[in-house]
Amino acid sequence: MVKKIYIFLFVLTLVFSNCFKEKPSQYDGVLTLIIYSEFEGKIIPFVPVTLETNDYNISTVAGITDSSGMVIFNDLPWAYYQVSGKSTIIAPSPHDSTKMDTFSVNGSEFISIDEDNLKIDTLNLIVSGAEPGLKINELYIGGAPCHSYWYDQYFELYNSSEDTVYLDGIVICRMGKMLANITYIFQFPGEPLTGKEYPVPPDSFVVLAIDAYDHTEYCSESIDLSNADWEFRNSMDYGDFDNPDVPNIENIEVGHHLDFLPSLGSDVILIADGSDVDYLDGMDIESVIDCVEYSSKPEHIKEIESELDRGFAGVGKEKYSGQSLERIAPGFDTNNSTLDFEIIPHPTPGYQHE
Ligand SMILES: [Ca+2]
Ligand SMILES: [Ca+2]
Ligand SMILES: [Ca+2]
Ligand SMILES: [Ca+2]
Repeated sequence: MVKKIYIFLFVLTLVFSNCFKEKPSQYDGVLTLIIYSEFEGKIIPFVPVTLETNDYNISTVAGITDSSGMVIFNDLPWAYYQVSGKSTIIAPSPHDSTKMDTFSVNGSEFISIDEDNLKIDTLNLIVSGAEPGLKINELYIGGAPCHSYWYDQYFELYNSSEDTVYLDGIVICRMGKMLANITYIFQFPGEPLTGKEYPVPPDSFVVLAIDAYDHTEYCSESIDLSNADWEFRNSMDYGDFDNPDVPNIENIEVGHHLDFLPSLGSDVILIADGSDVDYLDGMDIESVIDCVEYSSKPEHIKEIESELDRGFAGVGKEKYSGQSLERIAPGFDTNNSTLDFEIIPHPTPGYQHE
């Protein structure tokens, strides 16, 4: 509390000492920035922080947050700044909460300045690898509210980056224990990494149905997936439905005869760039684009590496309830599905819940 009062007084002093100044019209040392470094709502001390701007020809300004997670930059030119930080943190292991794990974290945001000469902002750090891009945005896997009807499962992808991304050659997998163990592996057509046949523009959704038909014909409270963007297909599974108007994500695992069948209760779903197709030795972590673990049970023991997902989504979700799992905002990803996802009452194929 004492510390908070000191900071408050310090801030007041700055505000009053600056309040009669005019907004400067050129390069001038008038701006003070106070940055706090946080990870999952907790203050993280001793994080190296840099400020960069394109507004003037000035070099990067560097600092480090103190033991209270705060760094002050004084006498800055009036400009728009990008604040960035990178560090490693030690936090309880998602695999065993009695042990500690080390994580690489980073964060980057733009500081919006206005008339004030003092700006206070928080740099929210995320586990490395959770930068914008193609995300698994929704997993509708728990079954429709009809007796044992789960054939209407689908995933939804979302492009949270500012660039068009391409689905060409991307693989989508169910994972067993850790990255060493892939249990299902399907692939989009096209050339991995270089192909540009299947674009996903920024801020758009892609629906991947297990079977792209109108499921309301069999369960009135289910959904019509006949217009899905893609459908999973195993040509070795002769009973697997194939909508001729919906392109297929094909099984590529030799000797595998089943459709893509996500578990209703707990599973790990992963998308990777397709550069690693030697699936017998597991999945190369460098090739992973996004990965989500879910489980309806709170006592669930995590399956996947914590670099990919520190938590798991879906605690309390009930089977055959028509509930779905969706990110709290489109593409919102901190690589902790406990925080990133919520249970929604109805599936939202191709759009975000309210
Ligand atoms: Ca299918
Ligand atoms: Ca098809
Ligand atoms: Ca992620
Ligand atoms: Ca959705």
